[in-house]
Amino acid sequence: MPLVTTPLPSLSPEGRGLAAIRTTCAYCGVGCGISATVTGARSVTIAGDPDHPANHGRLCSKGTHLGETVGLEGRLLHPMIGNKRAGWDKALDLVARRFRDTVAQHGPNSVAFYVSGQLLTEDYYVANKLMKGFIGSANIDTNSRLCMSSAVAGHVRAFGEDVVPASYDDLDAADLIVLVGSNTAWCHPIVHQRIRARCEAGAKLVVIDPRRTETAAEANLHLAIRPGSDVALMNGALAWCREAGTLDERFIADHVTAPEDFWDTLSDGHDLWTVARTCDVPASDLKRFYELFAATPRTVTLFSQGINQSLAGTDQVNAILNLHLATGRIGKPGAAPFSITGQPNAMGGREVGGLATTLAAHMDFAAENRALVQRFWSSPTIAEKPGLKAVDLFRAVGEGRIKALWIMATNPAVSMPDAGRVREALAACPFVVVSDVMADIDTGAFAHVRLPATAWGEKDGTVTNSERMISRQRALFPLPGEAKPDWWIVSQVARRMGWKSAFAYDRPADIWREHVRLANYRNVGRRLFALPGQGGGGNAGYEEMAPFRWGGTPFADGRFATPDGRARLVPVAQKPAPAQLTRWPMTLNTGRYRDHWHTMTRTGLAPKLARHRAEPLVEVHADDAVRLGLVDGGLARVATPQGDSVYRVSVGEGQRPGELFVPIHWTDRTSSGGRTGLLPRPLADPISGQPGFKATPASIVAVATRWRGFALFADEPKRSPDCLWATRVTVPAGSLWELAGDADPAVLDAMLPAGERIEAVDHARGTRRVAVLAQGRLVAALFVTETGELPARDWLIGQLAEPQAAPSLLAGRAPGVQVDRGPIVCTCFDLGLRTIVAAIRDRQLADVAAIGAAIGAGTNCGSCRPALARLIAEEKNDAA
Ligand SMILES: Nc1nc2c(c(=O)[nH]1)N[C@H]1C(S)=C(S)[C@@H](COP(=O)(O)OP(=O)(O)OC[C@H]3O[C@@H](n4cnc5c(=O)[nH]c(N)nc54)[C@H](O)[C@@H]3O)O[C@H]1N2
Ligand SMILES: Nc1nc2c(c(=O)[nH]1)N[C@H]1C(S)=C(S)[C@@H](COP(=O)(O)OP(=O)(O)OC[C@H]3O[C@@H](n4cnc5c(=O)[nH]c(N)nc54)[C@H](O)[C@@H]3O)O[C@H]1N2
Ligand code: SF4
Ligand SMILES: [Mo]
Repeated sequence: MPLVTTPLPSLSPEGRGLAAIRTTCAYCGVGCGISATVTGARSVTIAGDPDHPANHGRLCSKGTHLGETVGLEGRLLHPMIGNKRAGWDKALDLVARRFRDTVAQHGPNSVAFYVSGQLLTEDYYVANKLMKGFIGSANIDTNSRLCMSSAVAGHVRAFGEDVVPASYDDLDAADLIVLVGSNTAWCHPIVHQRIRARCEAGAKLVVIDPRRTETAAEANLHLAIRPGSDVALMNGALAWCREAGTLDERFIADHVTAPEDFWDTLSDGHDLWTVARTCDVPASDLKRFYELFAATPRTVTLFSQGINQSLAGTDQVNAILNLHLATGRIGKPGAAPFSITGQPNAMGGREVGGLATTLAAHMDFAAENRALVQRFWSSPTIAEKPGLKAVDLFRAVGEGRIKALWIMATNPAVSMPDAGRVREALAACPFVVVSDVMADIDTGAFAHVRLPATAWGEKDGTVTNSERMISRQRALFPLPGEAKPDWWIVSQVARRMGWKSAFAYDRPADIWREHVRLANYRNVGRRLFALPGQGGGGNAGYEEMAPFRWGGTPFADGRFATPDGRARLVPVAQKPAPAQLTRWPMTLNTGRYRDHWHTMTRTGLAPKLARHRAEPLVEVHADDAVRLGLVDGGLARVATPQGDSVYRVSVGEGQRPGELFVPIHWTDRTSSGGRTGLLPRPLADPISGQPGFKATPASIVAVATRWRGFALFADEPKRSPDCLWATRVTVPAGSLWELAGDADPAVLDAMLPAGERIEAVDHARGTRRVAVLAQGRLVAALFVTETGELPARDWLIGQLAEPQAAPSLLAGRAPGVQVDRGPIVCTCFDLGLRTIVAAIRDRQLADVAAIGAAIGAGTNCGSCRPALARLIAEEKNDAA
């Protein structure tokens, strides 16, 4: 067995060098270029790559702090069969044998892969090839199904091919930018900075989101629409443009086809008043938007999960595409509909065909495509028809129809809708393989075999960002332990299943060249996705590959990828508002925090990222809070028919009344509550199969607790604190747990490590403080109170890192001078909300630049600039 791994030509023989290595960020689909300087065995200095066209040197808070996440703690470094360490040979043989036997006994559709937009293109290509061309099933779906499959389906319906017809340059050229269901300030911060810069030069920003996000707070106009009313809004805009005479009749006549009754269906019920009522927004605001839209040819409409993650996601996408097609705002600078992708390589997955509904290289399952791909792969078979989409796939696992499942680079026990049922399905599946970089993830608990994959910093290959730009992600470190690249692991299993020559890859460059050849194979103008001129220069050419965007300016010539070359207007109708359910009167919305990534397997390692939001909050409108007896900072149980979970309550004006917002990031590893995956319904858009994560009927009730508290540990406790609420973040030199409970808090003592205990009790307030010292050093602390105040965490967190505990701790007194900074707003300068508000007040700072000049906040990565702007606005409001 050749254990060949990627050579690292950019590293010196010792495996490191001080020359900067150009790579890409581990996180979002913006795809920022990074210049990484390796400074030690597992340490690296991160800077933005000034020459990368996606970010021109800028990085957001997550990218900036990547260096904090490259240690080996928590990594899976050896193959595991059950709970026993195994050699690669044994593990790979077992996986190959179980898949081969299952296929032999039950047919190719009895096995499945569930993969991820966090794989590199080369990994993705090999997995797709194995399943579709060799096993002969299309049961390979990806977490991108949960992410942008509605955009894919919408593009195919309108353009004939899944092509994103926009680039970041369009943002720089637009006069109006419309963000629909997109919290770019938090989720695509560097794109957001580009949008801000364009707005400072005069462009207008409109945000359409039921929530008042930091993105919305910065807009010229925010339409806080009723969830799920986007089709009405967009159809209304189309009707308005038609009335106003701003349709591009010429473009429509030459390049667009509409069903005969398309325009008739628009004449009914799309007047301003009806739409305003349907969307539940002031008609005057709606009119402002429509006027602005009609008057601005250079418009980019950027959308993401507020549009895609809906039971009507594909229709919502087409409502946006209709509007751009009918106004001719496509294929021109500054004018495009822009589906922005979430994961670093969501787009690469689309290019290789990693969805169960596509075959390969932007081809579907038409007979001629199947023949073409089979010929190209010289494969024994080829999948006949689309495979199971994620929600159906896990249902099939639960029903025993899938008997062997391989999960790579995704955590479905947390991130799938109705995750409780997904766990039951995994528990019942006869054979589950999990390839991951971390040892302890919720999904791994159900695996029969766990395979250690290489992580960011070790991986080597290509990724495609939201604007079709392909970049090299390069290795910085030698492979740790026995970790192997995903492409290698899949190829090894394929070879052991009997397909030696078809999977005889020695390095990612081999796979890249094959991918390029397939993209170009018999592709003279048939598919827009093509990579002409790529793949040359041998391995050195691959090593040196510079970022490039495929596809030029799609549709610039007005030709689309349909048989007649014309785009399609797709009639889409607004669905009626769902009936109000007495038992589930609230609408549950779910999404992301600025400084956390998904199930936190990487961002959870970075202390700097931990404290922007240290706990999973349920955000509630103030009116609902009063009505339901919820208090800010208290706990509440959010329930849906699928399950329930407890969250910390945050009361504000950000939600519409009747709506709740919760984050997706917390898992069994990090919290007893905030388990959002349990709550959404396992229902999906009928066309795309994308789950409707953004609107679940729900209820909320306050949870009373007897005491509140927190604990600090230098070393991870053996088990999680045993109480009603326990949620963990990483802090410098340890971890911090926020706690609350009903039972006697004395049970918490069991988690404290051995050492010298200093204890102080205040019976009047029901307060107890324990510090545990070992050799004079603080190794754990516990603070619990029934009616009193808890001290600020920062001072104690600092104590964990001190070689000698402070005298006040030794004397059993409360910690010294307490400055509670509040949640961290600026991660780069470590500045909390309270510190910043105090500076704004005391020094009368009038704008974001003034804050930067005074205390530095916002002057490095800039991710907190929207928050700073909001704080300034709030202070001005308070003053007025
Ligand atoms: N910090 C951070 N950044 C990330 C990620 C992360 O985990 N953390 N993940 C990445 C990934 S994979 C993805 S997919 C992207 C997601 O990026 P986004 O799509 O920007 O993020 P979300 O928070 O999921 O949802 C966006 C917004 O949709 C709104 N919304 C809900 N319902 C509706 C509706 O009916 N209509 C409209 N118009 N809006 C609605 C929500 O209120 C929310 O503010 O982020 C990527 N970037
Ligand atoms: N309620 C609700 N649920 C959602 C969403 C929502 O908005 N609301 N959003 C959905 C969306 S858009 C997405 S994209 C998903 C994300 O959900 P997931 O994909 O489940 O989330 P991650 O935490 O990113 O999981 C990635 C896993 O891969 C591992 N990993 C990282 N790099 C590699 C690698 O190179 N190789 C291997 N083998 N493993 C690796 C990580 O350790 C981690 O365990 O969540 C979806 N779920
Ligand atoms: S915007 Fe931030 S998270 Fe996204 S790629 Fe750039 S640095 Fe990474
Ligand atoms: Mo995503």
